[in-house]
Amino acid sequence: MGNDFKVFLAQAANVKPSARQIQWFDTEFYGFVHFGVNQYTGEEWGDGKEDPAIFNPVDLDCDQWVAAFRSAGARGIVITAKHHDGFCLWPSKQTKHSVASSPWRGGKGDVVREVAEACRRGGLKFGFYLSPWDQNCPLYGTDAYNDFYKAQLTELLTEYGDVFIVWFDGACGESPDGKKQVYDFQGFIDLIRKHQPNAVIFNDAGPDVRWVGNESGRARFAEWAVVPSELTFRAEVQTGPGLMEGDMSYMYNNMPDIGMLHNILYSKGLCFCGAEVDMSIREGWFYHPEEEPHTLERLLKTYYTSVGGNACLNLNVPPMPNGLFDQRDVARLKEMGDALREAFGRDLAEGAKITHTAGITQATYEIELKERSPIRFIELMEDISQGQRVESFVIYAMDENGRWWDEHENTVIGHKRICVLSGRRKTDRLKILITAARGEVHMRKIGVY
Ligand code: FUL
Repeated sequence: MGNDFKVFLAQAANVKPSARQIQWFDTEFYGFVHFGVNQYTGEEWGDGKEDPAIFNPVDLDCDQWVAAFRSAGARGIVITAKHHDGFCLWPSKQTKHSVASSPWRGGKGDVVREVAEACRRGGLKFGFYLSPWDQNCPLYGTDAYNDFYKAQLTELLTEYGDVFIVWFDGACGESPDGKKQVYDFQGFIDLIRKHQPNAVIFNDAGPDVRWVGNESGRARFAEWAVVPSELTFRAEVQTGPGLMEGDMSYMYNNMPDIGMLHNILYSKGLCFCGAEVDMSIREGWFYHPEEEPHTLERLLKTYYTSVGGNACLNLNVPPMPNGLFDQRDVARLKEMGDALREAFGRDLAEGAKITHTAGITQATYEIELKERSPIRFIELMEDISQGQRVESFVIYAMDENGRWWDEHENTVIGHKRICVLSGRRKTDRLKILITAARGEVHMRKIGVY
């Protein structure tokens, strides 16, 4: 098994992201907007019987959404073009169940267009969620529904400019007469590739981006982007089976870690598929006036364990019935952005001397800072375009007596790892020791704050 293992490890080290996945990882943090009929009914899931006449966001101003997300440091917006109730935020030619049947802007409005244009003005990327589950469409539960869905998808993919992410979940209900819809996911994927080749596709099982498995804002303690194909069966398989090829019979949502050696050895092949952490700023995805936004502390922690845990963060903010974000959320987003700018505003490693000792799997990086400072964060990034490789690392800091103390231990780095330190002790010398890696490590960035 010795030599086979070497070959397998080299294969795992060389599973590469696509160009669109690299762009997505660099987006890091974007905003979700759940908007539709539910903010008028108080529901989280509508039933498709809502009267479009209830939709009337009289003060809608998507520039306000963009400004609020920008203030938090987000770089894109994903709008729920259609949620499970089937109501369309754009005047789809496939159904009357849309903004066109509402009193808003005299039935001439188009929320999707207003978001896309506001994003462009404000320098944010634009993406959309088109729920496959549709409780309004009479075709649901038949093959013809897939054509209906594809026609809607085509409208969104071709009439609103560049799209950075297309988001769909696997939620699947029954038609009123008890028929279960079989989605033509491959057909949906082909359409997206054809019209928006740079867009990543989010779905539970990939192809480009997978669900992290919870809605509470946390990546796993080891959240690899190189994962077994059984868990991401819509992604491109890039290697042969693992040495102990078996069948991952457990659901990945419940896996405490993903992509570690003890998973991939049993895999049928490996794919590159990073995780998205989706979470709402409030308890619900849609607006309910009685809910409060999460605390600043909770949002910052979420940021460190998502963006800082080799995942991207998709943070939902639900507009009120009048179409505006609640001032409580606007204020919290700004606080979040201020705190992040304060924390990561000045990189002490800039201009510092960094000595790199190469080792195939056990490299070290020694950083001599210009002055002794308390350190709160160390930010590490691998150049994942060459493959994700670091399994684990330790960070040492030198005390005033020249002794190294063990400051932090962690698992994967991947796109980005934010190490949260106590910030209590001062140091002017740090040493990062890669304790295990699958191959030569290519560090893209070492930041010290
Ligand atoms: C889930 C949906 O069922 C929820 O309503 C929400 O949209 C969440 C982001 O995705 O699949």
